[in-house]
Amino acid sequence: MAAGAETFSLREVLVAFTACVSEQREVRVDPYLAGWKGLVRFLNCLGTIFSFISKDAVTKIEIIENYRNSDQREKYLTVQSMVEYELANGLVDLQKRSEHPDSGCRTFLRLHRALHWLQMFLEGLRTGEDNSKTSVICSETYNASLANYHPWIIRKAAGVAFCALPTRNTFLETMNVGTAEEAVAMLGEALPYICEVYKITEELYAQHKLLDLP
Ligand code: 1Q0
Repeated sequence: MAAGAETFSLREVLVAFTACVSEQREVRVDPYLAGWKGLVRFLNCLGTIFSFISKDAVTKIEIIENYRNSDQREKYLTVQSMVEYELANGLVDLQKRSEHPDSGCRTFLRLHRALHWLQMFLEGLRTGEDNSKTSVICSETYNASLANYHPWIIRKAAGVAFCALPTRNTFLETMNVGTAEEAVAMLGEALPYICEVYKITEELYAQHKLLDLP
């Protein structure tokens, strides 16, 4: 495990995702990005072989952060307000990436798809046997989700990187919430929140026919 692992705590990621859903069942953008930033920090601790993944995640996080720091920041407070604003103003490329290659909607969709993988991966970790291989859990859940959106070359590179993952128990201990059992318990608490964020976003994107944005 590379140096710096101690700076990550699953608790922070958990807190961020629990803060995402508002009373009106809207998904708040800032804690969503904070959750991803925590995950990227964790990924960076796992070694440079994962940097092509974390770089892409960081690029996407920054695109949305830039909208949150722009004059239109209020429009990007929640995923609902972002979708409404970008669609009403013709700011989303619906057929082909052209005039608005980095719309908030298409960028967020990439993170949203990755959240689906995360949800399945964490569930696999939580319910896995003590001696199960993280690399197997990771590749199975990746193949069942995100891989469907990636070209061959990325799937191949991801498959190679997954082989570098530590065993399940080392992985759980890296989460810095105590023993492997305690980490499993915390995953059990965190997952319903992550699932809820995923579900609300999925419904919103389906309703506006945005699930295939180029
Ligand atoms: C623990 C191992 C981590 C494995 C991560 C699995 C995801 C593999 C994704 C491979 C992405 C490759 C880079 C480029 C992809 C882009 O082509 C693609 C599409 O974007 P675009 O602009 O070309 O249309 N981008 C994506 O699909 C976004 C991918 C973001 C992946 C973010 C993954 C961050 C991972 C965090 C570590 C999670 C650790 C979980 C345990 C922590 C406990 C809470």
